[in-house]
Amino acid sequence: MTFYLTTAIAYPNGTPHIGHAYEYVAADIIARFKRLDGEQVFFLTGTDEHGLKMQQTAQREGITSRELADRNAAKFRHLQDVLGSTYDRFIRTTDTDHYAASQELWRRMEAAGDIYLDSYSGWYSVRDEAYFAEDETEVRDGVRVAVSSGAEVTWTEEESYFFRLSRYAEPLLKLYEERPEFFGPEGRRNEIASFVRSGLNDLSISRTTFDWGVPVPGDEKHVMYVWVDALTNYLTGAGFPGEASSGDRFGQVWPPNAQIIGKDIARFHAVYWPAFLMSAGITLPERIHAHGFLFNAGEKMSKSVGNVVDPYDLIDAFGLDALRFFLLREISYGQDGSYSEESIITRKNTDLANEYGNLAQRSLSMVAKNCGGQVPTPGSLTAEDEELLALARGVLPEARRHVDVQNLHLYVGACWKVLSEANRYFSAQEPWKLKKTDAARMETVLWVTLEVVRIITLLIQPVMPESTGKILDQLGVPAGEAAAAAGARNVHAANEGAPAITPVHVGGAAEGAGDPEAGR
Ligand code: ME8
Repeated sequence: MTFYLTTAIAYPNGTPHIGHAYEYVAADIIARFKRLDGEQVFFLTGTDEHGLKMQQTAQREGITSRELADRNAAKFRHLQDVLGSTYDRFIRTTDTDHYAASQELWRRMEAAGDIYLDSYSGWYSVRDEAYFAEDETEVRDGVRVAVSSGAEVTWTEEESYFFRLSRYAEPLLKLYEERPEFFGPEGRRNEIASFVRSGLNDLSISRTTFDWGVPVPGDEKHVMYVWVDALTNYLTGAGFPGEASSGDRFGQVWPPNAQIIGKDIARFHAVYWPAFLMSAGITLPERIHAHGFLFNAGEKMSKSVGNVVDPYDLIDAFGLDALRFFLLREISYGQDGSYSEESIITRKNTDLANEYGNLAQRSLSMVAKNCGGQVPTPGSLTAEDEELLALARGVLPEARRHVDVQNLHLYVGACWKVLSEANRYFSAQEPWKLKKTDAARMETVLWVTLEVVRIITLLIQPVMPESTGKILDQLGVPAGEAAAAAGARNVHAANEGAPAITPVHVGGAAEGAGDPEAGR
């Protein structure tokens, strides 16, 4: 079975920002964690290229919608590459197979009796690409806007196909109740459930006033509402419409095991998406997780405020691994979060340089100087040794539990709890003193410390692929070694015949800060 993971597909009407980077990094960490844990992963991401917003932006720039999509999709893809994202397919909703999949989903919903022709009149927000009921809008400074986003809405009247969403209120409520893990975190699921409980109107799913979209099968003066085609990308990526029964690719990949989205698009994913799938008779995803929004020093990023942060600037300033680590360590994955240069620097200095880098450096350089550059052989273990090792070996099952419900901050937090214990242990054991009094015990203490460094380094490879690779090199452990190795094997066995150990630096540890002889 494949572990199928998706991100939202971004609108390429502008350039990517740090909010996009946040989503990509988190999804990539899940993909890497699962691969490390021995699973076959298919990781899908891409761009959402149709709709009025794209068409209007292109018109303003004097280029075609296709040119705009080509230019900006490349930027989103480039950002993912620079972030080290290990996606398997970058889907574009202008890809040929995506047209076929969207039309097939439409036909199935139609065959189920869930699509009918009528006329739509109401408020539409181009920025949100969403319809709003009168009471979801208000007038601000003489302009009618959507209350939830503040985006301008315009009165729209046209012939439209409708999806019988009203039929699905009960089945959806039953879904949230019977399978609460379907949508997380819990607070957002409760908001969605109360929205559904208040009643669902049928949904307008086609447009006739512009043509930048997937044609409706059998009635080509309509294009599909952009969210119908956008949500279908998850099916296209899995090979829909293959025949699930015949063991083809769709049968192996579907359904998604984790779908990562931001909180602003929860309603589309927790209401429309499962309703479309139920209508078409397709198995529902196992889990959808809505993360929070990232703010710049507490302020919402906006072009008019001029505080939209370019992720490339942050990578240049702090390094990729430190940025990936910061985003997941600092913010509860599900809540909104804030970042500032100061908070990134603080995390880098405390968690990376002090807790991790110095521990690795002090133990490795002691081994280099005092044990002939080979990982030493442990003698009999004390209660403290056993306790610390047990703590480190317990992280893998704990991390698995957290990653399965996207509590990524708790997974990283569990690793750092062990590192801070290991630092306490190292200082208390004072191996630099044992050197003169009890060399055998010193070797055991160094072995225990390196074993903990090895286990934690293996487990945080998904978060910081580059720096962990360097430390594993020092330890003579092959980078990418499976997470299972973080449970049982010992570093001595892994290090048989390995090259000499030399000290390493992580997260910009200050020169000399890790002098093993100095103690703490
Ligand atoms: O919503 N912090 O595209 P998009 C965190 N095309 N996440 C953020 C964010 C921020 N400041 N700003 C945006 C769309 N995001 C649709 C999706 S899926 C079938 C179609 C997240 O480019 C946002 O929540 O506006 C979404 O998950 C993703 O970035 C793309 O946003």
